[in-house]
Amino acid sequence: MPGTSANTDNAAPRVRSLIGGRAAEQDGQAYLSRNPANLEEIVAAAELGGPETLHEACATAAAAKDRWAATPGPVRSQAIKAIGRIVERNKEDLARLITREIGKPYGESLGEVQEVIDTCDFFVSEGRRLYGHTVPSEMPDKQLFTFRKPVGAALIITAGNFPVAVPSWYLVPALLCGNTVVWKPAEYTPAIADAFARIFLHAGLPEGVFNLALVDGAATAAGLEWALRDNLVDKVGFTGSSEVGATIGESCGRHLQSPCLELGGKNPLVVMDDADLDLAVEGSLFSGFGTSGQRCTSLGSAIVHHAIYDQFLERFTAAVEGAAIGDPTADVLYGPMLNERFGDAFLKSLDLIQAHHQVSGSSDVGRISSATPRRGFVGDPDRGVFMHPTIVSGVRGEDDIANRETFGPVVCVAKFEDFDEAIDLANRHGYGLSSAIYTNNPASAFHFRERVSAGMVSVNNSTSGAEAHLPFGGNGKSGNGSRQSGVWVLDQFTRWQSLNWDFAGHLQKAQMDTAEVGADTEFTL
Ligand code: UN1
Repeated sequence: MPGTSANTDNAAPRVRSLIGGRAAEQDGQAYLSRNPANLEEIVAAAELGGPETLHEACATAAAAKDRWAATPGPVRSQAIKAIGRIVERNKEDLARLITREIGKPYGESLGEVQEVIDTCDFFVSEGRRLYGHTVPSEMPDKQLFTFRKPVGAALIITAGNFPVAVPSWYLVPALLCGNTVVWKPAEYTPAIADAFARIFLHAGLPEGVFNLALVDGAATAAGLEWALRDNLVDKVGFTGSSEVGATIGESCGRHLQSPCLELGGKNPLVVMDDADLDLAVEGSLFSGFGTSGQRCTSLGSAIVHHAIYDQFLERFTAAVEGAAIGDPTADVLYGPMLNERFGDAFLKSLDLIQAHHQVSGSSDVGRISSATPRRGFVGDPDRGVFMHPTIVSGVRGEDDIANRETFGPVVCVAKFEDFDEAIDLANRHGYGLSSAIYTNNPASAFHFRERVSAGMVSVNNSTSGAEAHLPFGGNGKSGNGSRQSGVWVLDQFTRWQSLNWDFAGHLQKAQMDTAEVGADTEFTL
């Protein structure tokens, strides 16, 4: 098993980048990954490399790309099938590791691993399709065709909130389409990354086709520039913040590349006056507070019709007050923040709460501790990075908190008078990832779908809940229009090539030698 020394009773596993199937040689910067529900527990000791580590990984992927591209699609599928089966066999262990390293409640961790299996299942058969077209020519004795060609070496940079599902959305189709990959996971999930990478390395991929680069953000930025300059990267996939996405887009753009960017969101959930309120409350609770509000599809603002606003707020507050929060190995709505750095950023975002807002949802705002306790907390809050759930009501469209991603357990609630105002509140922040509407009126659902800027719309369901075969992606500040999952992601990891084949035996010139039908277009009735 490359990459990991034995995990003895007291020693956390030591993990390193895996390049060409071997642990990287260079000494790096030590990083201790801690369980965010119990900061004393060290999950892994990682050696984070510098820009040269990323560059070397990209050079290795680039050197392996011709051979992998020449491997037939159905043969590449066998490796994807193996990844799915190995993940399935290790489902509980992987889910337990996710819960330990980022504090995701175990039930959700199992769901996340299942998403990887679903993604593999979908793409296994795609290796036998990767269909092109046969297209009629303007001329006789000539046939046109289209083919999908792999792009080359892909660098996949992912966040830690979905540490295996979201990476699989890129890695699996990229490999299936015949690209080689370098995966740069979030540096605060090295144990999960090491485990997931070792699964790929046992799936029968030739050497150099899959590489893991454990490096931080600064080394990634420098290493990416360097690798692009040396023509070692043909495609970048990135899931993370809109700010970092913009800098990656800038670097790629200078090298005439269009990356796949999946960025932040301020996802709206509109509640119409004809909605089933209990359903809307249940959906808001899971959308807003699942994964501690740290999904890119988390609910930003509930936008509620004035006639039911007070009733909704009262029921939503009661639901949040009654929710179980704490130990992620127990049955809780949410556990800790992913990592201390997310706790710090979230606390800063609470400064956006203004004097005209009302705050409810918990006995306190900010960190949960023995000094600022939460009734019914599951476990010992002082051991980890736990935050109170917060509902901020009385939010207006112009408020900063209505327009910035907060990435934590806080939900804004705003009131609307008419549908136009609801749409304005849903779109004005400029993000456009996911959205939801609760209504029993089909006309409202369809009008919302037409007018909301989001790439994803739910009717009577949560703002989150992607499925492996439906396009995932956003507009505006949420991305650059790329889509993941299903057949749509194939356009990220392949390029269309057209072929025209003339068997007339003499040169036929398009447009010039094309026959005409001789219509009489002067004809009138
Ligand atoms: C993300 O937060 O980057 O549907 C992706 C969902 C999740 C994926 C979120 N399965 O919200």
